[in-house]
Parts: sequence; structure tokens; C-alpha cells
Amino acid sequence: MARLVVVSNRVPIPDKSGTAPAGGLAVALQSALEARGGLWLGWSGRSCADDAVGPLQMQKEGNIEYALTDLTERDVEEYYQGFANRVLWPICHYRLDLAEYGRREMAGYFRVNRFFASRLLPLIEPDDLIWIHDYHLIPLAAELRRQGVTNRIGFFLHIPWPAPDVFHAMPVHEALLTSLTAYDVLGFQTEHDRENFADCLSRRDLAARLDASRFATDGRVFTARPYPIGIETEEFAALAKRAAQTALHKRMLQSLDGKQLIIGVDRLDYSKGITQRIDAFESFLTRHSDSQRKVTLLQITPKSRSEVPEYEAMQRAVAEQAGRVNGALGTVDWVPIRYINRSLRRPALAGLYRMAKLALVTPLRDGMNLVAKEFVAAQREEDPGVLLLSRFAGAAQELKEAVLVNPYDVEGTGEAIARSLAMPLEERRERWSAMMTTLRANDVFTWCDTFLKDLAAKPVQKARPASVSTPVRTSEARTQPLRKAMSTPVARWS
Ligand code: ADQ
Repeated sequence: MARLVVVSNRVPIPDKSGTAPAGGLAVALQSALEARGGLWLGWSGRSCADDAVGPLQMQKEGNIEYALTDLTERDVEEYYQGFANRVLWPICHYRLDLAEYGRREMAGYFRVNRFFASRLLPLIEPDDLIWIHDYHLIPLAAELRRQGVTNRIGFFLHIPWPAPDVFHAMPVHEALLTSLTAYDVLGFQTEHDRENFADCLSRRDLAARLDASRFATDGRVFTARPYPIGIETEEFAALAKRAAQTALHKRMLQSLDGKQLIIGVDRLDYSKGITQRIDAFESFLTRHSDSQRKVTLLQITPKSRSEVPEYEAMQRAVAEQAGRVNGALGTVDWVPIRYINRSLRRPALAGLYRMAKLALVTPLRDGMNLVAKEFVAAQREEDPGVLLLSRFAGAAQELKEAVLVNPYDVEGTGEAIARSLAMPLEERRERWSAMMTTLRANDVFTWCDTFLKDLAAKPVQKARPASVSTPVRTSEARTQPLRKAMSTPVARWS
């Protein structure tokens, strides 16, 4: 079996204390790396002055070598906070209105990708399979090809791929699309995302479609397919079962005092539809006043990306909104919404999912949404809770037996909450068991194996640089090889 090299923006270094079990994705990738032997490279999360980036920090755990690099403050500002989180993230989540294009940030994004390529280059062995993850690193394969790498390289996009009219609004869209054609296998969360990507390619005439999954460009063929990501289904179910015995679980049950628990779990992000969800919950309580004092919504929302102004503003908006609903509808002994801004450990989360009668998973747009899958896996077979799921989450393509809603339709979602809470046991069991069958058939280990099998089946590329043009504007000494590309005219940006 070929060695596996994984590259992602952040790297989940194992927690030696064992107190914070990693999420499903990290577990699956680590087990693939452990089996094949491998390397995982990414950003250390630290930033430093321009001339202070040191050597890679290497750490070996069993069969896996972790390689971490620092970035400069400018890198973090331009590549991570700038282009990745203020252009690509909003664009891929259909928020053209929030995208802030800046040439400096766009150039920084390509420059840091080139830097990652230069860090990875000396570590690559001839037969390695290279698997690159997510929107931070789209041009990485093109940079590696430019530096002579002929290995098989795959890419998986964890977030949605938008329709061409949205993607093409981004000034640098053509360079990004072209750089994706340097991969051997491109993985998307859903068929819909893959089709959007295929439409983008065809509108720009960048590749010829050979069949559903294969595309030809520049004398080579690459694959683009949906690989819906799963969770560690059986392990998560067992975790939830064990969590029900803990003291925390008992305290929580006590504090509910017989009220039904409705749960929402999301990173604080505008794509997650949290404000629309609270509006829907308020609408439900107002139109079904007999339910007041009988339910509690627990919204667990750790802050993320607080350095981006929209996130800071959203944090205030959600807190105010929850406070307003609690003020308007709450009583001395009943708080309708418990709003918590912290991350919970996985066992605690699993136990809360299991206790809940209903989960509100209502993103306005989401690549997959693993919370939906975790909630289902955590349920009790004999008396499962109901999953209320946005049609705009990738998970809705698989979990068709959830109660599917349009999160923009606040009153409709409010009515769906009422229907879900009243759903008879038999219907809940039927829906749950169908969803559980899906989750068992496609868990995160199957997802990982399927992708790697497809990648391993690809032929090794011929030794020649890919004709990928990447707009660049940099004078970084550590990115020497791209002098030529640096002369790319500014017109490419717009
Ligand atoms: P995220 O946007 O982070 O991921 P999601 O898939 O819902 O979204 O969650 C990822 C993980 O974070 C889950 O395992 C969940 O349990 C955990 N998590 C969320 N809130 C938490 C909390 N309060 N405390 C502890 N853990 C919490 C991106 C894409 C998604 C895609 C995933 C995986 O945006 O669409 O599903 O990658 O590909």
C-alpha cells in the first residue's frame, strides 16, 4: 500500500491526555495514515514576524509523522482571515454580499499555497498518495505540479460548491478552476456540488466532460465525484449510550425538570442559520402557546473566527435575540432558550443529543453537516428523537427521512417544530431506522477508503509541469520558483 500524505490548513495533533477525543474526520484520516504509514502537514496555528518562520516542527505518533509550519502575520491576515474566510467561505455559501475581494488577500492566498508546496516538496516520496483538504488549499496541487511533483494528488472540498453565477462573480475564479484541474481526483460532498463544479468548467471551456465523473483537459483525465462524508457511526452511538450514565447527564435531566429538550449545535457562523432558527422557535412558541413552559431550546454555539467583523457582529446579534425571546416569553421559572458559547467535549455532546427530543439543524447552506448525523447516531432505538433538517445541508441528500425544512421560511419551520414534537413513536422509529441504515452503510471510514481507492487507481502523471496559470504578486524570498507567474497581468484579477 502506498504511503499517505494528508495536507490540511489545521492538523489535529492527538491529545496525549486522552481527554478530548478527536472528531470523526480526524479519527478516520488518522486510522488511514496509521494503516499505510503517513505524513500530515499543515499550519501550526502560530504566526510570527516576516523573517522568523523557522523549520517545520515534526512530531511522530506511531506510524504517523505530523509536520507543522508557522506562517507570518501577513500570511495569516491575507491567506486565512482574508481570502479563505472572507472570500471563499462566503462565496461557497452563496453570500456574495459578504465577500470582500482584495488583490493583496488574493495574492497572499496563492503565495501561501506556494509556500505550503515548498514545505511539502522535500518530504514527498515517489509513490506517496497525496490528499489535500478544503478550500484553503485549492491551488496546492498546481503548485506541486509546477515544482515537478508527479504523484497522484486528490482534493476533498468540505464546503458547498456554488452555482456558476455565484462562483464566477469572484474575480479570480478562472485561476482557481484551472488549478483544480491539476488534481487526479476531486471529491465533493454531494452530486449537486459536483454538477455546479462541472457547470463552472463547461461555461469557461476548461475541460471536456467524458462521462458522469471523468473530465479531460490538457491531455490528461481527472475524476470529479461526490463522496458524502460520514461519521464514526457505531463508535458515536456507543459514546452516547455511555454518556447517559454520567453525572453531567443526570444533572442536565434534573435541570430540565420534565421539559422536553430541543437542541441546536453549531459553530457560530452565518451559514448555520441560527438567527432564523431562533425566529422559528419563537414563532412555534407564539402559535402553539400550550407548548410554552414545556420545552427548552439548548443552543450550543462556540465562537469561531472572531477576528472577522461579521462573526463578532453575529455573536452580539444572536445573544441579543435569545435575550429578547427569553425576556418576552420566559417566566420566573422557565427560560425558553439556553444559549451557550462554548465547545463541549464529544461525550457530553453525545449525551445531550441522546437526551433531546428534537434537533434543529437548519443551516442556510452547509457542505454536509455532521451534527445532523451525530444526532441520529446518538438516539435510543426504542424511543428516538426527531431530526429537523434544512434542505440546504448536504446531509439532506442522504437523510431523506428527516423532517426537511426551508430555513428561510420561518413560520413553516415553526410549524415543522410543532409537528416533530407531536410525531408518534412508530413514525419516529421508522424514520430513525432508515437514517441509521444510511449512516451505517456510509460511515467516515468507508468515505475515506472509497476516496483513497479511487485515488490509488489513477495512473501516476507524466513528468511535466501542469499548464496551470496562477496569478501571483509577491516578493517573498521563500517563494522563489514563481518569478514567471509573478508577471501575470493584473487584468487576470478582474
Ligand atoms: P463545520 O462547518 O465545522 O464543518 P459540522 O459538520 O456541522 O460543521 O461540524 C463539524 C464537527 O464540529 C462535528 O463533529 C460537531 O460535533 C462539532 N461541533 C460543532 N459544534 C460543537 C460544539 N459546540 N462543541 C463541540 N463540538 C462541536 C465543515 C463543513 C461541513 C462539513 C464538515 C465535514 O462546513 O458542512 O460537514 O466540514 O466535512
